[in-house]
Amino acid sequence: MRQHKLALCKEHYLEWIPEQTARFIKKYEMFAHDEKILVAVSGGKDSLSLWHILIKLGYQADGLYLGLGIDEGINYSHESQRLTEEFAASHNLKLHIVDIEKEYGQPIPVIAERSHRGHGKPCAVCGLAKRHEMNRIARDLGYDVLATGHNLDDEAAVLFGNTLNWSSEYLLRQGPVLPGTAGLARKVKPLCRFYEREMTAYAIMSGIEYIYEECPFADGSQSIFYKESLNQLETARPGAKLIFYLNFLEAKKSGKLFLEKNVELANLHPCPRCGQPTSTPDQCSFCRMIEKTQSETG
Ligand code: Q46
Ligand code: ZN
Repeated sequence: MRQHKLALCKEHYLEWIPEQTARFIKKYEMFAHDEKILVAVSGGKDSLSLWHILIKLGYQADGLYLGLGIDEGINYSHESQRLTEEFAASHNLKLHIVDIEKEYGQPIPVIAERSHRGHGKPCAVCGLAKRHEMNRIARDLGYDVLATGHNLDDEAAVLFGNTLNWSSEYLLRQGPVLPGTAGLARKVKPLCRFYEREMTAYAIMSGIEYIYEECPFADGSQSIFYKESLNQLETARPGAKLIFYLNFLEAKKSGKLFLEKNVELANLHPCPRCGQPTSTPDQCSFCRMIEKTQSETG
């Protein structure tokens, strides 16, 4: 690990990752041992490793798998669900499975097509649906916190995109912890300081079976382009990605980066259909989208 000027053997690496995770959980005040955690698991290396680490650290963590119905080509949803179920069963863990098609009558690619959002790619609709469903399940089942497996490469790519566009509202909300509000669980990213290759190494050394393929729609996405650009920078300057992200968090914390405080939260009201807080007039964006696609079919 050139960025840390550190080299570890397998045995010590498998201790180092959970120790560091515990340190980040404490540093960013993510959650306590008596809180109930819901881990969003996709069958990929990051989310399964996160679940593995939290259990190792003695936290009460259950899993949530969202069936998106993306089965073009490589049977992505089917395969990732199978691997997630196998992981849960072999570690004796509780897993909630929510299938979008069963809940809303149509899988993600169909909702995307019918709602005419996202210029032919389902990712915008998929992201909206994932956020909505994760929030809904966490609230309905009484979890205190929702944990996702975003790693440093994910976070740096998002930060890079938000910085290129100077998207101040997104920058204000980005960080390892998004505090909860009435009706919304706190969101945390305990792996946000680990490089993607560190998580791959952890998953492989721990013998976790995960889905290697990316979702077929990830191909050619902007976030992959940003990741590749940052990787070039990282090759030339080891540690650049970590410094980019950590210095952003520092600047944000010191209050030097943004003078305006976020006033958006004050305008939230519960969506009349699902009850989740929203800032859009009347129903939240997800419920509006579902209503529109359902009325088109009927
Ligand atoms: S799952 Fe969904 Fe991603 Fe697939 S459709 Fe796009 S957003 S790429 S992380
Ligand atoms: Zn709603």
